[in-house]
Amino acid sequence: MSDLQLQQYLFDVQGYLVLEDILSREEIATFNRILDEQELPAAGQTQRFGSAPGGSGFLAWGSPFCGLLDHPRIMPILRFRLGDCFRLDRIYGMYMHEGMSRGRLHADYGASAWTSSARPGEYYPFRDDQIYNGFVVVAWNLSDTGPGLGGFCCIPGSHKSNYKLPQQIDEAPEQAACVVMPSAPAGSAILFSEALTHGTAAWQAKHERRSLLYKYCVSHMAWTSQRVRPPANMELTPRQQILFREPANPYTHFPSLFEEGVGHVQ
Ligand SMILES: O=C(O)CCC(=O)C(=O)O
Ligand SMILES: [Fe+2]
Repeated sequence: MSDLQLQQYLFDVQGYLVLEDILSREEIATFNRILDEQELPAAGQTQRFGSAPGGSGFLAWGSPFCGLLDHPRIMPILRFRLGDCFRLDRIYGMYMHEGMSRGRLHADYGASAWTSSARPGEYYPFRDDQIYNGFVVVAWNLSDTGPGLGGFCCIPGSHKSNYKLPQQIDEAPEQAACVVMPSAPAGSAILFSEALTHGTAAWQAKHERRSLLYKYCVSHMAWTSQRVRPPANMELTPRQQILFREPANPYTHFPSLFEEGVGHVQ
């Protein structure tokens, strides 16, 4: 079984995947230096920085942020869930300091989503030996997260659940054995389906949490009426430019990201 098949299997079973050592120490240091230069207000009430839509967010802060848009280690895995044609729906950074409290467990679609009574539209559960539905997050860790530290937490497998999240887990996720906080050292990428029940665990570490979140959905869907704008000051590859296109149906009005000529072909 190839690594890619293993990753596909684990992503399908768990609803998330942690890929370690994707960013080098030097790359992590570069991102952190650029973030330091932004002189962001101290992490506090808000855990977010550099959000978009509403402009280009942190993508305008330097070409390394644009390089993550279609990172070659991530694209084949995104393709499992999103197919050949997908778009960038939103981005934001998360920062947290010691003592910041947890967020609520949630899912953006599926049984536990607050929109669960909405008509599902054109997306599909697993069928014909493929995963079809799709709104997927890639969270790039610039500092360690995991057990004893805080950060991303989730209920593995909950993206396939047919029942809503039980109240006692919602109210006290830290006491529920089914809620896990995957270990994800700096330089890792955490990929997860927005159908997974997930959240932010309280931050207990001395160091600051710094994660960059890139959220992608299938080309014919949008989760907000606004669009992330391509940063005016950066040169983007043809493949990166596709990620900023308006929602449209795949292949006919929205090109494949994996054609020869649009960028790094897997
Ligand atoms: O990484 C985290 O703290 C969770 C972020 C989250 O809830 C999301 O991206 O939808
Ligand atoms: Fe979320």
